[in-house]
Order: sequence, then C-alpha cells, then structure tokens
Amino acid sequence: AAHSFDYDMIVIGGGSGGLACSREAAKLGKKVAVLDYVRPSPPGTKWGLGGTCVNVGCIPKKLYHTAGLVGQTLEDAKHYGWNVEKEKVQHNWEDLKSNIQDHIGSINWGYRVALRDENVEYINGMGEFVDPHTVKVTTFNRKTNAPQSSKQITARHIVIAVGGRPKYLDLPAGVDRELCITSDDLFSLSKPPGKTLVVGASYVSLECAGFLTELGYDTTVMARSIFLRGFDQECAEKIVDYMSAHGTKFIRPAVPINMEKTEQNQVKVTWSQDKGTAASDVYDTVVLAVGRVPETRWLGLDKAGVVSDGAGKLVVNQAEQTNIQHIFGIGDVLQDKPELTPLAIQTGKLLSRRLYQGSSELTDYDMIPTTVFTPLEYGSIGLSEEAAIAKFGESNIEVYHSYFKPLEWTVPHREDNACFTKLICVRSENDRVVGFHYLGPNAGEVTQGYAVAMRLRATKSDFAATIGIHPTTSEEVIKLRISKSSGSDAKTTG
Ligand code: FAD
Ligand code: NA7
Repeated sequence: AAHSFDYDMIVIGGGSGGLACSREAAKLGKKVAVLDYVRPSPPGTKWGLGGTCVNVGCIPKKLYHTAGLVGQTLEDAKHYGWNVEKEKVQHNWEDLKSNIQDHIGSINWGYRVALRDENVEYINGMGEFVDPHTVKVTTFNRKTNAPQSSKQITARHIVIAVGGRPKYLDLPAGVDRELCITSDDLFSLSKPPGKTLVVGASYVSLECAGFLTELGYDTTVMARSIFLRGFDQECAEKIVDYMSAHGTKFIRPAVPINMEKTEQNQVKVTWSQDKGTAASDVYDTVVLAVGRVPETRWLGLDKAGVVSDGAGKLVVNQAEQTNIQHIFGIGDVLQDKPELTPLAIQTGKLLSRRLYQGSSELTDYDMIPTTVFTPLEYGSIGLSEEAAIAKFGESNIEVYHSYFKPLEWTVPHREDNACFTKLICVRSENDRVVGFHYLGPNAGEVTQGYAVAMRLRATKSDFAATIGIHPTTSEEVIKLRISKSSGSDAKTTG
C-alpha cells in the first residue's frame, strides 16, 4: 500500500481488447498507458494503431469479401433487367486495395484521437516485463525498425492484450518465411496476387481463398486434414462444396514440403499427398493460413512470474486473472477461448469495471455467435452437431434441418440446395436449442439476434411459435420442421 506507481494500469497491446480495457479504465478516472507496437511481418508489412481486427483481420477481410459479393451481384444484375455488358466488367486490385487501406488509415487516426480525448496515454512502443510491476518500453525507428529509446514504467495493474500473429510452416532453411505471405500481408499487397495457393483449412484460409476466387484469381486451397476444425463438420463440407462449384480448387490431404523461387519470380511449391507421393505446381502468391501464435514470447513473462501454456497462451481464472494477482490477460492470448473481436472488447471492458467500479460482472463465454465470411456465409451459435453429441449423447439430440433457396436467388437462376440451416436440440431439456447453424446470405445479420434467444434458453417450440419475417432467409430458421431422426429429405423441391 505504501507503493506509488507511475500508472494505475498499463495495457500491453492496443488491439480490440487492449483499447476497450484502457479506455474504460480511463473513463473511470484511472491513469492509464496503452502500449502498441507492431513487429514487421517477414515480408516487412507494418500497420497502425488498433490491432489485428482493424488492420489485418475482420475489417479488411469483410471489405474484400464484400468486393467479391458485388461481383456476384453484377452477375445477377442482367436477370434483374440491368444492362451490364460482361466484357466491360473488370476488377482492379490496386483500386480496391488503396480504398480499403485508406479506410483503415482513417480508423487508425480515429483511435489516436479518441485515446487523446479520453486521457489514455498511448505509447507506440514494445512492452516487456522487468519485474511484476515494471514494464520496459522500447520505441523503434519508423524507417529502419532499429531500437531507438527505452524507459521503464510501473503500474498497480498490468493487462496483457498482445494478441497473436500468423504461424509459419517452418520448412527447411526457412523457405516459407522467405517466399510466403500471410493474412498480415495479403490485404495490403501492392500488386494483384495472381495465381494463388492458400495453405491451411482455418476460417482465415477459406475466407481468403473465397474472396480471391470471387475477384477472379486462380485460387487453390491445400489442407492436410479436415476443414474448419471446431466448427460443425456438415456445414464445413457444404462451404467447401459451394466454393468448389464456384471455382476454388482444393488439394487434400496434402502438406507443402518444399518451396523455391523460379526465374520468373514465382514460387514452385512441392507437396506430399496421399501415401507419400509428391507433386508440385508454380504460383504467383502463396498465402499461409495455418493458425496463429500468441505474441507472448517477447514479453519476458518469466520476469513477472506469469504462467503460460506450452503454446504460449495465458492461463487465467474466470476473472481473466493470471497466477499473478495484479496481472490479467484478455483477448486472443487466452487459453481455450474463442479468438473474436467482440469477445476481446467485452472482456476488456468488464475487467476495468471490476477493477475500478466495484462491478462483479464476469465475461460470459457461453453461446457466443460467430460468422465465417466465405462466399457462402456461415453463421453459428453454440455447439456443433459433433460437440452436442459428445456433450449430451447421440440419443438425447434432435436435429432439425433444411436446405433453402433465397428468393433473391430464384430470378437469377442460382443453384438449389446450397443454402442450409439446422438447429440442434436437447430432447431431455424440452428440445432446448444448443446449436444454431445457417449457411446463406447475410449470415452475420441473421445470426446475431438468435444468440439472444439462445442465451435465454429458447426451445424449438419457442422458435416455432415465433412469427417469421417474409420473405427473408432468416424465417427459414423459424420454419424448420424436418427432423434428422424422421429420415425425411431436407432438400427443397424447387
Ligand atoms: P490484437 O487485436 O491482435 O491486438 C494486439 C496488439 O498488441 C497488436 O497491435 C500487437 O501488435 C500489439 N502487441 C503485441 N505484442 C506487443 C508488445 N510486446 N508491446 C506492445 N504491443 C504489442 N474476429 C471477429 O470477431 N470477426 C471476424 O470477422 C474476424 N476476422 C478475422 C480475420 C483475420 C484474417 C484474422 C487474423 C482475425 C480475425 N478475427 C475476427 C479475430 C480478431 O481479429 C481477434 O480476435 C482480435 O483482434 C483480438 O484482439 P486482441 O486485443 O486480443 O489482439
Ligand atoms: P485453427 O483454426 O486451429 O486452424 C489452423 C489450420 O491450419 C488448421 O486447418 C490446421 O490443420 C492447419 N495447419 C496447422 N499447421 C499446419 C501445417 N504445419 N501444415 C498444414 N496445415 C497446418 O487456427 P486459427 O489460429 O486460425 O484459429 C483461431 C480460431 O479459429 C480458433 O479459436 C477457432 O475457434 C477458430 P489441422 O486441422 O490441424 O489438421
């Protein structure tokens, strides 16, 4: 208690979680510093304040996805009476890239202004622990990236919000670091990606491959096992079927074993596939989307005595407290928690309210909704069918499912039986809905509200008693009546 610190709170990392936490603490009258430093990616990409979501995540990826959807709309347009001459429709990567990057620049600036207005001290420097209450801050030269100056600051509370960065394959001699890019580089690529290989089967991989295909690039996904691990596998396969039908190529199961630069400055990728046979092809761009690594290894966690798991993720209690009482973790650095921006924001805000406002509200990690922005979008809440069976037992689960065709797809004669929805219910709990799945247009918009109902423990009959909005795709969820156990066909008959 006799201690005096420079700050009430130091937040290491100015991304979704760190900004929300520091701004809330300052709003509650505390003296707060937030440190944000972006290590350049292997190809040298850097960006401004705001973390992954704003610069190299949610925001650019949804805008590129939208560019892809606009292309699809142009295809549909002639059926709606618009005279769109196909030969005249062209896409320009550079224009899209600069417009998106300009928007990101304006968000970066908006954050800096907000922090200044709200009395949060922003330091564009890298933080690392010296001892449990002391952080060393190093600033770097903007041009050369060489360390420039350093100082030590202390705080009563320290919040670790450093997020993660894309994983590499670690091929022999580091060839993948030299020849591949990741989502950290793709959205600001100065020239069109051309023929592209995307390695990995994460949602990031499928989203990137999806918009590249829709923008007209020859795109291949290479996966070593299942798609979208952790997500409902029936839905994951339907996404891949739709993408295949719309031009994305898939190589599976396969893993890259070597890469080399060709004389034309392309990348020759050799992979090992079924039964160990090798094959190869040449690409203009290779994007790795094989998962993310937490940024904790540069933090000197041992100097503060903070425990992390084998992967470098923080082990925290339900109040996001590490094993050291005054050190907390929020966002993507947490072990076994979904990596999502709204969750990082909520967790950061509630942490500051508990520390400085006497609140006792904890982050609720149950029934978190999410959407994968693949060309056929996928919204989900709660459990996958696999997870529901594992948790409740197969005989205690009923699944209601149906394909559907959006009205908007009929006039342009788009395909039948691509869009799909299912609800997973627990029989012994009056058919309480524990899993929501929706494959179709505007999945994020459709999914969000249903999460409120599921938090309130809605049952299948609550869904059925709700009046739909006609004509929408969201009403398909309300209308579900074919159970899997009945064996009836979930396909529509046109
Ligand atoms: P981050 O936002 O990563 O912020 C951490 C910050 O800390 C970074 O700026 C980092 O440079 C900085 N930092 C790291 N170490 C230090 C240090 N030692 N000192 C100072 N600063 C440091 N989520 C969604 O909800 N919806 C989506 O659609 C979505 N799409 C995504 C698409 C992609 C391609 C990716 C990669 C992610 C996506 N996410 C999405 C996930 C989302 O971006 C993250 O969950 C979110 O950004 C996590 O916030 P965070 O605060 O934990 O970390
Ligand atoms: P994920 O979702 O775990 O995805 C990683 C993907 O990359 C997955 O498809 C992996 O295949 C694949 N992978 C990993 N290493 C390799 C190598 N060496 N070679 C080929 N392919 C590889 O990681 P994210 O970090 O993107 O996911 C973050 C969040 O998304 C997470 O919280 C989930 O809730 C959803 P695998 O399945 O292991 O065979």
